[in-house]
Amino acid sequence: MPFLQPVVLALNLQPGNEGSCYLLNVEGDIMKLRILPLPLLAVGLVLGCNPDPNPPSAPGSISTPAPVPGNAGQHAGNSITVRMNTVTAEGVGDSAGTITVTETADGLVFKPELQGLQAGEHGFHVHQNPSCEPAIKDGKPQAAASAGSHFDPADTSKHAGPDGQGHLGDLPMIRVDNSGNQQQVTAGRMKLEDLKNRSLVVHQQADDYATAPSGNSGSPIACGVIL
Ligand SMILES: [Cu+2]
Ligand SMILES: [Zn+2]
Repeated sequence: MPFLQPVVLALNLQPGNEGSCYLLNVEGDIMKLRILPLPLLAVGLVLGCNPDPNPPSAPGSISTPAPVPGNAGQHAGNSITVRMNTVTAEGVGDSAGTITVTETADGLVFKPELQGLQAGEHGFHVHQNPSCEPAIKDGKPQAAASAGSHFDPADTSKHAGPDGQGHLGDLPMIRVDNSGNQQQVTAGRMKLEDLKNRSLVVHQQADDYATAPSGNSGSPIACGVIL
């Protein structure tokens, strides 16, 4: 777990003390990215960022909690908790809950504990960029479009669902029952380190695991950044 160790260390040292960074993307938009807990700056993972001890609300930042006592049976340090926020074309909104990701022998297990989702199935993907901000796409601002396309390290350019040979970031859909409860899903092809510097995106509708680019799953409704 090469990237996880410093994150855990950082959180233990100074939870919530985070810096900001302004990056210029290819279209010239300034994106403010929630970057890293301050101590991570010292490990040299980020350059050129100004620590900001009093940042505004915390859209989509990651938290890496100490192992929960009740989970002591699981391997400590193989799990991260991603804070999710609602997203619209106007920007990043309120907290939408968390998704805890655990690396197991079967792949990554995603345990969503999200609020405000309609019952039914929701497309769920790892997107390329660590940002949940809106961006102009097809001439108008769209929710979480700064997250970019689905994580596709093998350059397949194919949306094929979790068991296909397309985007590695094509995760199983999140299913929400009538009480709002959600099942955990397993991505057999992924490791925790694949998530570094990416975002998790939950979409409005079901994913058909076939149609480019996002399986007809509609707009992003929740998003979280993993650093
Ligand atoms: Cu997506
Ligand atoms: Zn895809």
